[in-house]
Amino acid sequence: MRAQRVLHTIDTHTEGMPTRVVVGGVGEVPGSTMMAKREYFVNHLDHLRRLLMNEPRGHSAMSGAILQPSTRSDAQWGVIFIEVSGCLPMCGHGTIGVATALVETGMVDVTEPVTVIPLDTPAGLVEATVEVKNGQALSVTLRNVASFSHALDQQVDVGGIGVVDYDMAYGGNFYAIVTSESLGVKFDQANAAAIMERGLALMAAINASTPPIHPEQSEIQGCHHVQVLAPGSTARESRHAMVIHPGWFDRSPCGTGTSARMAQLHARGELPLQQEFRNESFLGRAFTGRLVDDAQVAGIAAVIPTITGQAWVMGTSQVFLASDDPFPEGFVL
Ligand code: PYC
Repeated sequence: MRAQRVLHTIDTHTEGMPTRVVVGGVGEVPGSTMMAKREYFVNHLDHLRRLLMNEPRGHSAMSGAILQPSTRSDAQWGVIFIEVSGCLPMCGHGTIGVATALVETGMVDVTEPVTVIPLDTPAGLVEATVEVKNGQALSVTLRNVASFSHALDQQVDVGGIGVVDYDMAYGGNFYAIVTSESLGVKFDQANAAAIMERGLALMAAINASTPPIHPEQSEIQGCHHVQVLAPGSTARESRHAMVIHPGWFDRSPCGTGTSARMAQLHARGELPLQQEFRNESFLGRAFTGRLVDDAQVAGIAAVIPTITGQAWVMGTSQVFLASDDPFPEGFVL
């Protein structure tokens, strides 16, 4: 076997959700900002994402992060987030996975009990504060980009369901936030197929009628995530199933989704700054969130969220691509 490409990865999971952290083999992606690098990657290097995310090397809910030199003086590392459906502007569980991999393999200077890692992401600068004991990352608190409520009390006609009420909020990605009652489905893992089908139908209806656009970064647009709330969810404790384009559930409690949910609750006057918020995934694992500051995005009231969670390093791998491999970009079945 002669490899035409070898990619070096550190494989982590954040509360059940994989982040394949690519630490070598891609090279430096051109671009003067991390958003420009993401754009270049999408246009010229997307075959590497497909190779790493699709079967047989990945799976239908695979996710990863490609480390890059930072484009800013206030961060050492930059990140391009990759997943089965494309390249996200920001990813919370991915950031927690990256910070854990950087600490546990010594790719940053590690200090105990706390190591602070600023990271350059396409959506902006974020900061990971890692609690470290005997070299192990025990938890990561992510200070996320400014998050905001984009539109409250929206309605859209969804074919096969009827009129659905939802809110739209931003936390690094746009999230439609909807109750399971409004979607007309019972919130239950046994009902995952119906939740998925209806979540995707809502997503399509929103994108066909009123797709959201970030007021300062027009590259960030469209709704690719639907947060389906379980009955009994409150501004202190919330449970959800996160439906993601083109048809998979986040296994983690979703860092950018938790940020969007807190921004929505804040805009509704239900979640003040500094109040702890617990957000539970479809798998039953949780992130703890907190709004720590007010902010503004293009004159819109926004908030700065923090998200705390944990990731585990599962192993390292060298991903090979042989020159006669019949699936050089993997496949989706
Ligand atoms: O944790 O932000 C997140 C995320 C986005 C998509 C999957 N996880």
